[in-house]
Amino acid sequence: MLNKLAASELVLNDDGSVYHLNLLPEDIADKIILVGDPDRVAKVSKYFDNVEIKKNKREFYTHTGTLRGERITVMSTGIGTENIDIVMNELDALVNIDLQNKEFKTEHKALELFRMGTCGSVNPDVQVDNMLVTQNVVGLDGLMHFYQDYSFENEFSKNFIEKFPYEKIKPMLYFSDWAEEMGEYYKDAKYHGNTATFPGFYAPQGRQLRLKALDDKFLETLNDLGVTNFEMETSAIYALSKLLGHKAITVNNVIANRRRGEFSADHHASEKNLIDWVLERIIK
Ligand code: R1P
Ligand code: URA
Repeated sequence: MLNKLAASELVLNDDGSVYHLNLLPEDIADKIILVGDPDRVAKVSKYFDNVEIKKNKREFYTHTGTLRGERITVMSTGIGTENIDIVMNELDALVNIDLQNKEFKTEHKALELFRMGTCGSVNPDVQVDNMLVTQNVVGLDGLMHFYQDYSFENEFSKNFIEKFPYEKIKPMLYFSDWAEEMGEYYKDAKYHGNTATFPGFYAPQGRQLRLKALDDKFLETLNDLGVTNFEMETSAIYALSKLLGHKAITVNNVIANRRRGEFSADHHASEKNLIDWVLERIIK
């Protein structure tokens, strides 16, 4: 039958749950907080009124419950855009594909996705321990080269593409279509900026332990092109949300100012502050 997916395309576990996330459709809320670190899931769900679902597989931990009476899910993605590929496709399958029949549903459901993460800053003036909301994102990771592209152009993206000097890296630029709608939650964030998503933590982020990075001036160059901060997931979250029809917004707590060599003096307190800050705003 048209649209019926083969068993090898949409892989399910014995109980009918999606393969990596290990979840059934009823296990998730329409509002989902995505965190990188699996340990951060319980640090978030401890504020819930109750937790009805706790499931995990590999680095994907999920707690669903209610907060101030509203149903909400918090899920860990682990590190990197390759994990986001799994998270976004399997979350979408949970709401937009009939898992038993393996057919696309006729009615589309849009999830609200809130990445709550940490990041480094390439702008020397951005102070650590503050919240930075992503408006535009530059994917330097490569995941989206494997999907149909969507074109997106604004002043930032035009300037970035024109002046980006590293020929062997092909940047992909995205922005949140939902910046206005979802940005309402985060109007009072200290910073709104342009984020770069990297495919690694060391040389891709300009760190040199025993190995040399591409260029000593990489972060400075990005800043000159209008980038404010960097982390490892948002390009894939924004791009796949756009293609799959979900609403997404990222707020990251800045824990490192790389241009000044500063790191948060107490990143545990800073993480708690991030959780309080987000929960206060996304559920009234
Ligand atoms: C690197 O230490 C990790 O921290 C950031 C990066 O994006 C990467 O996943 O995000 P989280 O704080 O969500 O883990
Ligand atoms: N997240 C990153 O990916 N890099 C940093 O330096 C800090 C947080």
